[in-house]
Formats: sequence, structure tokens, C-alpha cells
Amino acid sequence: MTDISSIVILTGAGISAESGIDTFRSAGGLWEQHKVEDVATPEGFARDPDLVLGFYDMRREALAKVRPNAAHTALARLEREFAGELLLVTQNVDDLHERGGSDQVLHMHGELKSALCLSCEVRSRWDAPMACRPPCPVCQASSLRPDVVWFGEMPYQMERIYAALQRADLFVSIGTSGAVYPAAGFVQEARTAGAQTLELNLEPSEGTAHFHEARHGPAGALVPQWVEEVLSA
Ligand code: BV8
Repeated sequence: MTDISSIVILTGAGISAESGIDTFRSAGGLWEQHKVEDVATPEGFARDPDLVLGFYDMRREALAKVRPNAAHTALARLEREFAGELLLVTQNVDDLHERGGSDQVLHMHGELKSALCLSCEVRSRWDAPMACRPPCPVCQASSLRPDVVWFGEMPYQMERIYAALQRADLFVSIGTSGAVYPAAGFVQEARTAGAQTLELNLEPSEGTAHFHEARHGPAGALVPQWVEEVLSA
């Protein structure tokens, strides 16, 4: 492996699958149980806030029942031991990267454990249900929404992500179908800027052709092995 001094990692629902969190597009996954436009769009929230708040309450409550897996803890080891620059970007709204030991996690699609107040626009750490319309911790208005990025909304920290992709020597995509943009376009951004690109996924993603290398299997096996390779290079 040539000298790697800057790595960008993108993770998706597949890295949390072995922890027992449903992915979106697998059989019986989240989007089969619910229509995207009903639960993951601003229009769906405006149409039926109780349905949407209940959908996210269910997913937030489920976090207490799951644990990080070997892929999460391997990325935390990489953060501790890799001497170069590392940016971990996740599409996931769960907190398993943090509970697996990663300190620096960029949640480009927001977090289940964050609440956004539609009145004062302040974000607060949040771990309770929202369907009962609790007061905002800051302004007391009963106008909290999940602090997650719905379809049609702008993902967070895009400037920072694109700047890191331009500098990266290596871009690694873990556990994502490559179905959702702009995240699905990161591999092309990185490759065009000169990075090596690696896909670690259970099966070929929609963007697999854009990667220099692809390894297919469960993240719980592939990620610790890859981290060991990088740290012993
Ligand atoms: C936006 C948060 C405007 C909420 C989510 C072209 C350009 C730009 C935008 C678009 C475009 N074309 C269309 C769009 C619009 C849209 C889009 O991409 N639509 C798709 C359906 C075509 N994008 C948007 O609306 C985005 N916003 O475009 O704003 C803009 C953009 C840029 C600049 C200016 C303006 C916002 C999208 C975010 C939506 N929010 N989630 C929530 O969680 O409820 S999306 C949700 O699905 C996830 O966050 C994730 O991002 C996405 C994809 O899910 P994955 O993580 O990949 O999961 P999936 O189930 O699909 O796949 C799992 C993979 O894991 C599989 O491949 C499987 O094989 C693998 N796997 C399974 N088990 C394992 C495993 N791998 C390893 N080990 C295992 N054990």
C-alpha cells in the first residue's frame, strides 16, 4: 500500500447491521416497513407529524438494545493509532460509532440523539420520545423535530467533507448501497482528486465500478482486517 497520510471513511447502515439495526434496503428493512416519502421527507412530517415522530422514537428507543460491533471498534482503533489525518463520515443516525470508541464522527445525515427546535432553531442532545411533544430545553416551545436530514434537505458539513475528499490519499466506503446522493458521489470526487478507493460491503454496491478495489463480506470481519493492514503498513 503506497504511503497513506490522509484517509476519508464513509459508513452506511451496513456497518450497524451486525449490531442488529435494520438497514434501509435489505429485505424487511426500514424502507420496506415504511414509505420513504411518508417518514423521511419534510412533506411527510408536515402531513403526519405523529407518524414521523413515532418512527424516529421507535428507532431511538431501539438504540438501547443494541451494541457496537467489531467494525465500529476497529475504526475507533484506527482513530487512536493512525498517525495521519482521518475523517470518519457516517450516513447513519445511530450512535454506535461513538459507543464503539470513535471520538470524531461527522454525522452528515444527523443523529437520532439530537433534537432540532423549529421555534428557536437550537439543537439539543436528546434521548427521549418526541411524539408526546416535549418542550424544547432552550425555549420551552413544543416544536422539536428529529435532527436528521430528510430527502430534499441539505446534508450537514458538506464543505468540510468535500475539502477532505480533495486531500485524501485513500477513500474507504463501508456498508452502504451507494443509492443516496450526495454521499454516493463521494467515491468519484475522491478518485478524481487522486485518491485510492476501496469498498468494503456485503455485496457490490450501486457504485462498485467506481472503486479501485472492492472486498465483499460482513463489515465485522472485513473492517478489523483492513484496519490491521493499514496500521501495520
Ligand atoms: C439532497 C437520514 C439537496 C434519515 C437519509 C443527485 C444529487 C443530489 C441529490 C439527489 C440526486 N439524485 C437524487 C437526489 C435526492 C436524494 C437522493 O439521493 N435520492 C435517492 C433515493 C436517488 N438525496 C437527498 O435528498 C439528499 N439531499 O440531495 O439535498 C442538495 C444536495 C447536495 C447539495 C445541495 C443540495 C439527502 C439524503 C439524505 C436522506 N436521509 N437518512 C434516516 O436515517 O431516517 S437516507 C438513508 O439512506 C441513510 O442515511 C443513507 O444515507 C441512505 C442509504 O442507506 P445505506 O446507509 O446505504 O443503507 P442501505 O440499506 O441502502 O444499504 C446498506 C448496505 O449495507 C447494502 O449495500 C448492504 O449490502 C450492506 N450490508 C448489509 N449488511 C452488511 C452490509 N455491509 C457490510 N456488512 C454487513 N453485515
